[in-house]
Amino acid sequence: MIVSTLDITHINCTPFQDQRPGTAGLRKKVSVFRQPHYLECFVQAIFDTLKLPQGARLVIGGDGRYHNAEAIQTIIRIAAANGIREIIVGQNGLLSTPAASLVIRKYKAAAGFILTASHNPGGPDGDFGLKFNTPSGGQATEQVTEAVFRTSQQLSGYRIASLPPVDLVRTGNTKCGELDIQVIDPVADYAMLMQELFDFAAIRTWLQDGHRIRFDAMHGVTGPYARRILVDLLGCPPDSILHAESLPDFGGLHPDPNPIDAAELVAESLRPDSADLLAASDGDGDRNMILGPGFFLSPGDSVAMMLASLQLLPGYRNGVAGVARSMPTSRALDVVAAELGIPCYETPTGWRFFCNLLEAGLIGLCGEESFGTSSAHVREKDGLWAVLFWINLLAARHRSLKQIADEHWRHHGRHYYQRWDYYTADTSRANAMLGALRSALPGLCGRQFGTAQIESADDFHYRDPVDGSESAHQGIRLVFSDGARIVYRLSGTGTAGATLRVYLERHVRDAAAIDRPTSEVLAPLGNLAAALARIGEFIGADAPTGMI
Ligand code: VG1
Ligand code: CO
Repeated sequence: MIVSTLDITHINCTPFQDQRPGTAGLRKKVSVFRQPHYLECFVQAIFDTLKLPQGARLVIGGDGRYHNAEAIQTIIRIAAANGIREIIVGQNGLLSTPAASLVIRKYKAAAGFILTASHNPGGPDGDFGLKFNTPSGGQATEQVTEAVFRTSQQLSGYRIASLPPVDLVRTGNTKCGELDIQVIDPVADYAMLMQELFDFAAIRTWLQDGHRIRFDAMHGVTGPYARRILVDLLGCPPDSILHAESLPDFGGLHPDPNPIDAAELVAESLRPDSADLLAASDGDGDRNMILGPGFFLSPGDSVAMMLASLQLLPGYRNGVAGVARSMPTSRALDVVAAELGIPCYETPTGWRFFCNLLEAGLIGLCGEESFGTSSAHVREKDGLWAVLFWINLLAARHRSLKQIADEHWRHHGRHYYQRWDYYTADTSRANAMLGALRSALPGLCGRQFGTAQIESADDFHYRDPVDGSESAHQGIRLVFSDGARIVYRLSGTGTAGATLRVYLERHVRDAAAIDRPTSEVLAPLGNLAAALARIGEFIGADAPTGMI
């Protein structure tokens, strides 16, 4: 038994009933997280569930959003009171999500806390979030997050140590009684790993040859990472980085790297003097958007093209045993995997479902349609990694992004892809709509629409091939005989109301038809999707709230 010299108090309080984590951690409005005892109770529920060994090591860091610094101090106090004796925290409280995953793995921590609501807006009226990762560096599984939720509902209070605020500004070690706190440079380990995976010398030469890149950090956490790697190590001019400063409210931006929220970058890509590669990442640095001059690379295409050229890059010379994509993600990856003769796994939405496959060595590359891609180098998706991957690929192949895409499509056909989102303030209507659609599935199978027939209509049920765990109701999918597919599911990252996501895809093999505008190709399928699910009737929306 360890006798603690820390001053620990037990605070009694009534449990909160709304602490069920979603697709990636617990996300709530800042005002919800700032309620007295709210964060404390959730963190206590995590410790009660994980039952970490006494003296364990913990990693903490966040995307720098509003409330990040205060929340870190609270988590340190709860952690200390629950037997943690070593804490590694990013300087100024910063760690991008992929860097946190790396630090947890590299320093063999027992767990990690990542403070982020990812691409959701920040600031006092914005969102805050917390996710916790396991020693593998991956997010806790659905089974564990459900167990934490159950614990949170029965909690009678929490344990907290009285500690002076920890100085997060200076790197180095501090001792608080038997608690050891190490403030680390959040970029160093990550920058080192990137140099092992990619050919920095080839990229430097490519840049010296006059090629240019533009990276939009969207005032999220990647600013300091991009500065160190792109500017200091690769020699890009400092003005290659837009919105480079990490700000608590993301400068009022919506830090979501998609063509709508990163419109400024898209506008740059359309100018005659566009950079050769333009990219953006989100608030916590795990998403990526890739653009070329006048060209948008769809995330599902990106991961498929990465697989097709994987062995050109130093860290991936030996290829991969398999790949995976989330179910709604385009099946472009499957086509490349089939040609290479490797398996392509289909998982539910959310990065945590890839982690078992990565850990077991079954896959070495994976992606989601929501601008997320990564490999086995960490257990989270990784925005800057994807950007470096593409820069390295352009340097290695001496082709433009559009040329690489065209060649790929001519060979494999093109998977036109779009997501239509419908927001409703009334969650029960969205649930009723999905319920009705689920009941209609048996009757939909075999039905003819124009020249195509619905070949299968089901509610995606996942069985994890590694641990056999089951996840039901992961999205409704309609697969058509002509290469089209519609998927419906509800978002699990919002903090108010419900967002219905409708994913549209059409595989076109005819080389003469690979250069059409995506919206034109997919509009009829989107309208059919809305009619089949009676979206207007249930949600009262004539048109999607957003199309990405
Ligand atoms: C969304 C995306 C999903 C992604 C998740 C977390 O979830 O669709 O693919 O894994 O966000 O990404 P949902 O449940 O809202 O569809 V991040 O960058 O917020 O950590
Ligand atoms: Co994110």
